[in-house]
Amino acid sequence: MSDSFAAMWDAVHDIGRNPDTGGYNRFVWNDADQTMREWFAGEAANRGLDLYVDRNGNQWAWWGDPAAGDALVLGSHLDSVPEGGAYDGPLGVLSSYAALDSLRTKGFRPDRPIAVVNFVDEEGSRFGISCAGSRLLTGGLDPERARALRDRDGRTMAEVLRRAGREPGELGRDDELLGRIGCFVELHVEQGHDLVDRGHAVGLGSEIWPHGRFRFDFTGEANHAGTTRMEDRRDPMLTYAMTALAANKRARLTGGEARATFGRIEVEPGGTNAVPSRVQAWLDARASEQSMLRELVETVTRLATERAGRDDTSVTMVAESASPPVRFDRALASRLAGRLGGVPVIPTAAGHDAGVLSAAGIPTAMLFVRNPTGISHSPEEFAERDDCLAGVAALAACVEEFAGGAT
Ligand code: HGY
Ligand code: MN
Ligand code: MN
Repeated sequence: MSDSFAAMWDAVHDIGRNPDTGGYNRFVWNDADQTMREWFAGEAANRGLDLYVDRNGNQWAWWGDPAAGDALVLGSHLDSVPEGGAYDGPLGVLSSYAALDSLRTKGFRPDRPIAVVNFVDEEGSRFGISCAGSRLLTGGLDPERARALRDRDGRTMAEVLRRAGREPGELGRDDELLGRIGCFVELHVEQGHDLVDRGHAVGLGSEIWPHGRFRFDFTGEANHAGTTRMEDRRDPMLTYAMTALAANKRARLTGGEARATFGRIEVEPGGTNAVPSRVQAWLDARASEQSMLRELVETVTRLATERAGRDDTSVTMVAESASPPVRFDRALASRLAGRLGGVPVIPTAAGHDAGVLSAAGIPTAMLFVRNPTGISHSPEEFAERDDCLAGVAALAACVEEFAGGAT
């Protein structure tokens, strides 16, 4: 098991990695993402698993006949955020293959079909919508809307899909495939400190906080940075700056029950010596309760609008994506807890394909692997090799529990 994990880790280590920073830039359908997909297909072939690419581009490596139904599905995603870490996503996919390897070495024969899945475009780094592959699969993202989404170079998803040799008209909910999934288990690096604090290598997920992405468009008037008196300006950057401060303050006032982040802005025309005409800024907001999230976003939008009035600018807000709260399947979690014995059960404020499948009614569980830095979406994200192998062992135990064949 440790050999197969190590070999896979080495094989993907340099794919899409920025050698200057150590960060990964694997965005849906870019060269690095395509190379990761080729790697996934090669690993399926090496194991004699049947590769199936669904209409939304998600890759499935099947052990057994999918038509038999009630499949146990393991996996995660292979794309990254800009300058992301090595573990968010790939750890779940590699660990799934490694878990099957360890069981096959023991002669394990499953009594139901098993698949390892690579969900396409989980981070939404290119087109802005997270978990696009699983949302399209489950009908949570309208295919027409998806096809029209644009990347930062102005290319639509439809154009990008065609260039990648895919047929954009095929996007959409796939009832046949969904009907074959009995349950889904996603292993993921932890994106916080809980397991470090509790002294455990592996934990079980209980729930995902509701969260969403909200685009604010601030508009003002471009003008000269030297000759325009301060009182004559209509500067949308000021309105944005106050909005970012207000969002941070409002989230902090919840006492740890909410998060608000502006991690991406675009400024036009973007000259050092010009007052900008327009600022686009994306708010990522999350909270432990749906009502708290709603109130947070409403308050930030109201404060932004009031400030725009004072700055003589204007602002509009569009909700680009919304993910409801998710509580993972209790029966699945309690069977897994029994099997794994004494593992902590922890909530997360991060989004996952497991959340999308769960919201679509598929029994779903998550396993988390300790991250000593507690940092994620950054090259600092980490997991010790022994903890990764403990995660693989937990996944293998999960396959034994749910796909119960004889050894
Ligand atoms: O953004 C998220 O929560 C996740 O890591 N995709
Ligand atoms: Mn992520
Ligand atoms: Mn992830």
